Amino acid sequence: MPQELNSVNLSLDFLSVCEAAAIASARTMGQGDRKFSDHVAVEAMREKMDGVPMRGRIVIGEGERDEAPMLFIGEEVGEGFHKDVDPEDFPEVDIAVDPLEGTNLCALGANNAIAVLAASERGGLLNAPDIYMDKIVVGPSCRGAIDIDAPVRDNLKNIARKLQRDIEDLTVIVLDRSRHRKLIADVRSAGARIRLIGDGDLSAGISAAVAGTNIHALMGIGGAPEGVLTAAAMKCLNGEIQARLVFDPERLDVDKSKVPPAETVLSRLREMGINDPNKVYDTNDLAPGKKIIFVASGVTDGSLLRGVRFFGSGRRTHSLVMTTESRHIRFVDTVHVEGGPDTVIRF
Ligand code: VTB
Repeated sequence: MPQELNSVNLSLDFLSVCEAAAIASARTMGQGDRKFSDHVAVEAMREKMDGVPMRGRIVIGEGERDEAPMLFIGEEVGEGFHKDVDPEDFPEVDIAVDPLEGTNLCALGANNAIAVLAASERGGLLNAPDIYMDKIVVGPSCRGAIDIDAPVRDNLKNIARKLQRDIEDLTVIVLDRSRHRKLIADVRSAGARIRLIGDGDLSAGISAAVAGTNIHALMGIGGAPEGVLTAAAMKCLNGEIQARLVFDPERLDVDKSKVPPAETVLSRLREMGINDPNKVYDTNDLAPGKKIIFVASGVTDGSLLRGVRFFGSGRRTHSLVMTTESRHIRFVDTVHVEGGPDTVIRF
């Protein structure tokens, strides 16, 4: 019998994995080289991942095997794949990673870059294609009050009612892209406030589910892999995501010559078993797992997490660690002591 997944224990191993990626990329903050920042985060994450006591399989990662040397989709990671061990001693785990969510944010030293991963028992995270996804994300009080097909104004009215305030008192986060011109106009005309962000709709979605961040919803089109990671976080935070894949380049503001035409994407989706490309996905469709682990470490300062701080003899990281099993939401402030016995640890 294979070992059962103990998500609470494993979450602490995954914490070290995210911390390592955050530290490595934070070192490159502001260097203006997003690819390099991403590269060091991937390397650090990959290295640490191998020490985790599991038989892990990457389901959302850096891309297909031929284009990603590390953390590619389908890659097997963890101690359970080492030589001379009995694989049955290690639980099977599916893993979704985003070693540096917000590569540009890190390269610019802007807020809200994070290192992230989610894990679950086998099959617990949707193997989403790396295409775009339309999303709406809200926190626990607004569960059941949103409908991705409803007019923006109706959704905002319902969110405001659930939060016992006026629409004017809501802040909605939207990625600052021309594809969102109509969405932005609709939010404005409904009267809500908007925070336009350059990148990072995953950390924005998490913030929307945590009271006190002054962010009440995330709306608009970002990446589908980030959507699955958001759903994993929502399962732990009792929030809600509704989403739909976007395969029509006409709805996007990307260089049309660089993205495949809709028919090509649709046939790839069919190959992946997605026969209804217009399906509305809810939190459970995206992250059906019973034992979900979600970890995020701040790279740069953000609404929810502080960025990595470096000091002479150590580093300090700030992370969010959650599992659906334990119902603990842990904010973990770690001092990584690098110096000798005289190192001073501050509160
Ligand atoms: C999205 C969003 C991410 O990059 O993938 C975005 O989900 C890319 O959108 O959070 P564009 O192609 O329009 O730039 C992020 O913002 C950061 O990785």
